[in-house]
Parts: sequence; C-alpha cells; structure tokens
Amino acid sequence: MATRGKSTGSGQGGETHQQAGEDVQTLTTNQGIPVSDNQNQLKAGTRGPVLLEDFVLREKIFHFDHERIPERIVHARGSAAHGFFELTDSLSDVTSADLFQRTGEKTPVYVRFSTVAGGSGSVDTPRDVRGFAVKFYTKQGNWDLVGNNIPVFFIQDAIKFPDLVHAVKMEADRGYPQAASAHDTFWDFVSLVPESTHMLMWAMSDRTLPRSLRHIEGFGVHTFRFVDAAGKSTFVKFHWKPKLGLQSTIWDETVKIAGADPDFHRRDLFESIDRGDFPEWELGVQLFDEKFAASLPYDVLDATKIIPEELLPIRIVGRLVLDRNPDNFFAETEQVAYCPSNIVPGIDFSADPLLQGRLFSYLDTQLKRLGSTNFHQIPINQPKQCPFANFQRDGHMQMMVPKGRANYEPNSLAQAGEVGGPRENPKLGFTTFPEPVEGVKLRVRAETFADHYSQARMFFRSLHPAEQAHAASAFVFELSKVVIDHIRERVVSNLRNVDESLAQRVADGLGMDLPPASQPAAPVIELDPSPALRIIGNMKDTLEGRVVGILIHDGSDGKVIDTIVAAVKKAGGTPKVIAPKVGGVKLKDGGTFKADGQLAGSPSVLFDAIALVLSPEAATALTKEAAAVQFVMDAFGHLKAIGHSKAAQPLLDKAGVEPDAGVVVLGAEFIEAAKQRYFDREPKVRTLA
Ligand code: HDE
Repeated sequence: MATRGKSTGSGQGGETHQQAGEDVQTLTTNQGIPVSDNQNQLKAGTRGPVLLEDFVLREKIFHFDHERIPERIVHARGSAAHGFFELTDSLSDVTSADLFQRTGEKTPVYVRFSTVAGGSGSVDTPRDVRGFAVKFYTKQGNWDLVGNNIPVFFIQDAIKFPDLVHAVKMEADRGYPQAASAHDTFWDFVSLVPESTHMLMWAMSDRTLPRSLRHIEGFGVHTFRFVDAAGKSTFVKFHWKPKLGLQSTIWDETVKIAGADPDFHRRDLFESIDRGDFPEWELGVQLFDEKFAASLPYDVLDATKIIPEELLPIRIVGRLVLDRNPDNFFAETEQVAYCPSNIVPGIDFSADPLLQGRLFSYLDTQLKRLGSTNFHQIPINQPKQCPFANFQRDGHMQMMVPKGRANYEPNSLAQAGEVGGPRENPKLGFTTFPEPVEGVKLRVRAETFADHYSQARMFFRSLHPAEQAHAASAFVFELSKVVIDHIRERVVSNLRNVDESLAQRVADGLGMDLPPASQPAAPVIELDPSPALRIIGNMKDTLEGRVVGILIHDGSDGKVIDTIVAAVKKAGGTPKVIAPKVGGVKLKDGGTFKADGQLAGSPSVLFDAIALVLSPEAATALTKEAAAVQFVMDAFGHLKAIGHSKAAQPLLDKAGVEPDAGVVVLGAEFIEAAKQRYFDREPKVRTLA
C-alpha cells in the first residue's frame, strides 16, 4: 500500500524527514509556492506514468540540469577565502591609490588560489604553477592583482597564450594526461619557444610542489606603475611573502598525496581558517624609475625576467590575512571574476605585451563563463566600499532596478526635478599616466627581449644543491614521459645554454648522449646568484602550519600521547592521532583513546612529521601491517622527523629507518626536530639526477 509523502520501506522520504512546522522554514519553488511533497513526483495512480503538469518536478530538474557553468579554460581548480589587507607602511610618497594612504586601514579582499592546467575536479597537487588572485574591494573600486606563485611567465607575448595552454592541457585526441605537463605536446611547444626556459626552471623546481597554499609566495609578475598625486610615475613589482615561510614537498610525496587526499590544499586552507589559524602574507613592493630600468641588462617589460631582490630590495607595506571561509563555493569561488583591467586611480599598467593581452582577455572569459555582461552584479564581484553608478543598462540577468528616465548623459533632467544620474569627475576619476608613445605599426619582438637564458642560469645557480638535484630529476621525470626522441633532445640542447652540468645530469638521467647546444638568440651573461630564490634557507623553523601524525595502537601509553599532543599544540602545530581503527585504541592503563584518522586512510604523506607511541607488542604486530610499515618508510623517505618510543624499534627496522638527526626518541627534542626536513638524508633513500 502506498502512502503519500512517505515512501514505504525504502528509507527515501521516510518518517525521519523533518517536516515544516513552527520553527522550520517551508520549502518553496523559485516562485515562492509552498511545496507539500519533496519526495514523490505527480503520477496518474500509484504506479502510473508521471504527469507533465508537475511544475514542482520540472522546475527542480530544470534548474539542476543547468547547475554547471563552463569551467575556467585555465586555473579551473581553485580555492578561495575572504580576508583583509592592512596597510603597515604608507605609500603616499609614490601613489595616490586610496588603499595605500593610511597605515592601519583595512581593505576587504577575496583571494583565489588555483592550479593552472587541470580541470575543476582535478587534484590539488600536480606539478604546476599556482594562481594567486587578489580582489581588493577598495573605496575607489575593485583592484584585481591577478598573479602567480612564480614571478615570471612562459611567454613574452599574449598571442602565444592559446598555443601554450593547448600544449600543456590534455592532448587533443586522447584527452589525457589531466593536470600534468609531463607529455609530448607541452615539451614540444616549450622546446621550440626558448623564452619559456626561465619559467621552466621554476616549474621544474620545488616551487611547483607547495606543502600548502599558506606556504607559497605570490607575484604580480608584470611591471606596473604607481602614480602619485602630482602625476609622477614609479614602476612597481608586487610580491606576497608567506608568514609561514616557504615549504615544499618531495615529488614522491606529492604523487602519493594526490591519491591520499585530492583536496589536500583546499582542505588545509578551509580547516586552518575554520580553526582560527589565519593564513597571512606580507605585501612587498619593488619600486624603481626609468633610469634604474635602463641600467638593467634586460627589459622590465619582459615577463620572463625578475629583478632580484638583492639588487632592488623589497619594501614591505602591508599584510594580507584570510579570516573567513566562503559561505558557498559556487556563488563565491566559482563566480568570482578577476580582471587585470580592474585597476584603481594611483595604479596603472605598463606596456608589457603579456599584460596588455591580459587586459583584453579576462572580460571575454567572464562573459563566456558567467553568461552575462552583468557579472559585476554578482555579490562576490560587486564593489563593496563604493557602489557603482553609470548609465549602462539592461542585458541578461539584470539585477538592478534603476529608477527614472536618465539612462543617457549629458542630460538636463535634474533641472526638471527628475533624477539626473552620475557625472564624470576629472578630479577623482581614473586618469591614465600620459606616457609618451609613438612608433610605426609592427609585429615584432623587441631586441631587449632576446636573452632567454641568463636568468634561467641565475635561477638554477641560486638554488640549494638539494633543490638543484630535485629540478634536474624533475626534467628527467617529465622528459621520460615524452615519447618523441627529438623533443627530449631539443630540451637538453636548450638546457646546455642554462648550465652544462644540468644538461649533462638530465642527459645521463634519460640515458642519452649530450646533444649539441642550441644557438641562443643573444649571448648568455653571468648574473649574480640570488639566494632569495631558494626554498631551503627561506623555510621557517616553526611548527606553525605543520601537522604531526601520532601513530598509536592498543597498549599505547596515554600519558605519552597527551604530552605530545600538548607539546605540538603549544608549538603552534596541529596533532593528528592515527590508529588502526578510527574508533580508537585501548590504552596501557585500560582507558581508551579516540583517533582522528584510520591508519589505512591516513598515510604519513599527510603529515610533516610523525611520532610512534607504541607498546612492544603493537610495534611487532605492526611490522606485518603494510600501511604501518609504509607510514614509517615514507616519513623517512620524505625526509621528515620521526619521533618514537624505544619500543617502536622493530617497526623502524622493518621500514628501513637509519639513525640520523631527524630520528629521535620522543621528548622535547622531537618538537624541535619536527620543524624541518632532513635533506642530508636524501642520498640514502633515492638516486637523484
Ligand atoms: Fe591568466 N587567465 N592569462 N595569467 N590567470 C585566466 O581568466 C590569460 C597569465 C591568472 O582565480 C582566465 O577568469 C591570458 C599570467 C590567474 O579566477 C583567462 C594570458 C598570469 C588566473 C586568462 C594569461 C596569469 C587566470 C581564465 C596571456 C600571472 C585565475 C579564467 C596574456 C601573472 C584567476 C579567468 C581566478 C585566469 C587569460 C597569462 C594569472 C582565460 C590571455 C602571466 C591567477 O582570461
């Protein structure tokens, strides 16, 4: 027998469903019509066909069928948060931009981080560049600083962008690989475009394997201008410096994280904000004039070049704090529309040909994705501190209801007592810096853009030897996935212009002879190394932002667990207790301890250091448990600190752990040890190029 509103036996729509009552809001259609039954379609008879007039069903399914919008062609996978920018050093000496005037003043922001190549459902940890896009809701309108975690780019001219993106994304016929540059078409393209070499060095370095989004730097990449109240222009490059310092993962670890937690970075961002551990960066600027720019052996309009901070120091002017998670992923993170052309008075563009192309591109992409020229009316995109006012009207999904007849300007309706509408304001309005420009129309690349290798060399030679080995091994890994021989050879030919030893290491790693060097377009020059470009040396000795995995089992000592948990928390870290069963273990003293995670589902790649609090019996039993052996083996292989009770030795032995500075008996020493990684250990655990 059928019942109305409550199905029989299936559980669907059963008695447990909450019914609207005094304090529960009534479910309605989009037209506000109350819905009496959200479990069953309208049918002709209990087992009969469904009736077309079921507008409740039709509206619900119609809306669902259209829930997806086109994902971003690049940077589709992203995570974001609300926060604020606080000025700590006034920039009124160089810019009239309102947000940079008064120290202590906060400007609301929405920041979206992303990977570049993968689709929106791809994993968080491929080897890839990270987007770092900041929307400042200033009192003078929205300013979008749409940058990356790498200060240079693959190409110098926007006209090559579609080729670059086609080459890196999944191959056109087979639809794979997803979110990976390790394939023929990417390396074919970049090997034919030597201007990509500097960026390739960064991409193959550990910069593209960040431990978390809280551990990345950000860069505006292009040269911009500041303009002061008197109209004087100063060139500026923007930098974000993470409070937690830099931290990367090991390639093998990254690969395993992708399986263990595809949302590794998204989860970390969300959870850290949720528990009040707010991600933070400093904003720094490099300021310079035309004369300084002219003194450099490269062009500041060329986005494949940096200005080393040793040469031009970074002035720290503020801090960015992310303190609120989005309420709704789609409404905010998916619909946020960044445009490098969103700029405020006091800031201006440079003639960087890559930036110029971007100014054009992003509006188009927003129209395609969001479907309407009115995308600026979506709450996340609206200017928050200064409502917009103009005579643009109508269009798809118009949300505003403008009053009166004034939809044109000039008008004299105000004189007739009607609303006349807003007017231009030469004093407060945005004015473009009057840079003198002249020239003939040409499709050329400036001669000053011709040096593609000197900074690539500088970058490689600035790295710590362990990072150099990682980069060389990354080239070997990626090129080993390339099946066309001549592509591999061309890459190595180009690398010979960067560094002969690097080229040799990559050739050896690939098992090929060193090919002749390619002919550089301009002579390669020796630039001073820049230690600021290293990760090792720019990591912070802290447990903040780090997670310690504590493995326990039946018979573990509860007091030891409590002590470690407390010590990790005191040092600013996050403890996670792992046990064979999530329900927990029976402690030595007969009590119980609930776990945060199950061993098989919580491999050590998810943690920065591990502690083993095991009884002799448990340690022996776990030597026969692959997940436990792997837990320890990977922590050792990924150069992490291992703290252990003496009784845990059989498990350490089974996992091949050899004594070193990072393998310590549990105690205060472990908390110190857990703050870093042990790069000296690496030659013991793997062969690098
Ligand atoms: Fe982008 N880029 N880009 N890009 N880009 C997009 O805009 C484009 C470039 C960057 O979290 C798209 O809204 C062109 C450099 C970030 O929503 C699109 C060129 C840098 C994001 C687009 C570049 C970036 C984008 C796709 C060459 C670092 C994600 C979706 C001239 C400075 C923003 C979208 C977010 C997104 C075009 C080069 C950073 C297609 C044509 C260089 C962080 O408009």
